[in-house]
Parts: sequence; structure tokens; C-alpha cells
Amino acid sequence: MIDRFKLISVERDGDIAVVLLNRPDKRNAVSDALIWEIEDFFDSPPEGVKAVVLGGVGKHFCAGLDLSEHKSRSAHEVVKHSRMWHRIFDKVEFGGLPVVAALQGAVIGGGLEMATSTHVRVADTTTFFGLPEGRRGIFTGGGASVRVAGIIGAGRMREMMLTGRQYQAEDGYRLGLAHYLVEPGQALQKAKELAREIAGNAEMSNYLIIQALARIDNMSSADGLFTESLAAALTLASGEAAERMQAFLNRSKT
Ligand code: 1HE
Repeated sequence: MIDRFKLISVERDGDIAVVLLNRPDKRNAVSDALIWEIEDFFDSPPEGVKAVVLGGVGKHFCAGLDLSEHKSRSAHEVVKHSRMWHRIFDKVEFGGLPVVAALQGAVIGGGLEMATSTHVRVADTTTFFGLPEGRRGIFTGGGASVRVAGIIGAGRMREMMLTGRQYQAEDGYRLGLAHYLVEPGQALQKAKELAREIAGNAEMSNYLIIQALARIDNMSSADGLFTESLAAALTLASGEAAERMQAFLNRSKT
């Protein structure tokens, strides 16, 4: 256990780190202090960690923005706050480590924005996904317009926000908000298994899978294909790729 944190718990488990939002009495609502601890973790993950599990203590992954901190902010303060969330969720998505989310209960508003900045998402069947911003008189500010719309499409996201509709676990899984659906209470276990598998990949491959795919998605086809060739060259020309391919061909390791 790493004890410089108060609102998240961080535990080292071999070559993975397990980071849990730890404010269950407030349903893991994201206060400034909490999101700064997430930034602190991703700025300097423990030496040797190769993959991260991100989950929440209690029955809910995360109830989103801590509404109690947002009753009276000026427009300028809100823009700066939103940009701060963008900066920190960019560190989750592009910090260089694969991140597997373990989801249960509420994955709402900023909680969904945080979840969609991870790379692999496991939901148990108690999970529900929502964007209640419209109901609260606000708009998304932590990246949902890009990351949630990128997964379910702007049309579905618009409908979700206008009607306050929540998707239950099964539907969220079908739409790609989660990649795995497991029994209640099993998400953390499954996320750890996946993180260990991912940690066993070549680091350069993991790095490029995280960095390159999202960027290629924003490029023209011609630029994307060229970037793909560069990424392929960086991995294939590495010593580790040669070793892994030889091991496969020797049937000594897959
Ligand atoms: C909170 C928050 C919060 C709970 N900020 N304090 N997010 C929302 O609009 C979701 C609001 N929360 C809920 O809908 C529900 O709390 C849950 C469905 C997640 C859970 O329900 P339940 O019945 O288990 O808990 P509860 O009784 O509603 O809440 C327990 C406590 O957590 C209570 O505090 P207490 O001191 O009265 O015990 C709640 O006030 C507190 N709590 N959620 C602050 N979100 C950068 S843009 C992002 C924009 C957004 O994220 S908008 C979505 C905000």
C-alpha cells in the first residue's frame, strides 16, 4: 500500500498497480483533491509497474463530479476546471501504461468520462452508465463529448443526455462501454487477470497500441496508414519482437 494518498488507495501487485477511488461514503464523487491524487499517481507510477487496474471502493465505481464543489464557479473557473480534467484524463489514456477499469454500480457523468479514458473495461452486472448533466443543468466537461461519443456515437450520447436515460450493464456491454461483463463483485478480479496478461506483452507494443490507435483515428486514411507502418517498424525492429517471434517458432513460448 502506498500511503501518500488519502482519497485513492494504491496497491502494488507484482507488475500491476491497483488504484481504487476511495470515497465510498460519497459514492466516489470526484472532488478536486481526488482527481489530483489520480494525476499524482499517473505522473509517477511505481517503478516497474506495467499495467494499472482502476476501480472504486464500495458499491459504485464513481458518481461523477463532486457537485458540492460546483455551486458557485464563474465561467472562467469552469473552463479552467474542465481543462484540468482533460489534462488528467489524458494522462490516464496516454500516460503510457495500459489501464483496465473494474466497474460496478454507478458509472455516471465524470465517472463515465474517467472510465472511457481507460483502455479495457470490465463491468459487473450491477453497473449502470449515465450522463445526468442535462438533468443537473450542466454540460459534460471531462471529455465525454469525445470519448463517450467516440464509443457509442454522438447520436446516442445526445439522446442519453437529453432524456437522462441510463444504460444497464448488459446494454452498456453491447454498446462497447464495457468489454467484459461478469457476475456481481467479480469485476476487480477479472480486471486484475486482464492487467496481468497485458503486462506480459512487449512494452513497446503496449505503448504503441495505446498511443497510436487513438491518434490514427483522428488522421486521414493516408496519414493513418503511414503512421501504422512507422509503429509496425518500431515494434518489429526491436530485440524483444525478434525474441518473441523466435520463441513462437521454436514452440518454446507463445
Ligand atoms: C455526492 C455525489 C456527487 C453522491 N457529488 N456528492 N453526478 C450525479 O449527478 C450523480 C449523483 N449521485 C447519484 O445519482 C447517487 O448518489 C448514486 C446513484 C450514485 C448512488 O445512490 P445512493 O442512494 O447509493 O447514494 P446517495 O444517498 O444518493 O448518496 C450518498 C452520499 O453521497 C450523499 O451524501 P450524504 O452526505 O448525504 O451522505 C450524496 O450527497 C453523496 N453524493 N453523488 C457530491 N456526484 C467535469 S464534468 C462532469 C459532470 C458530472 O459528473 S455530472 C454528474 C454528477
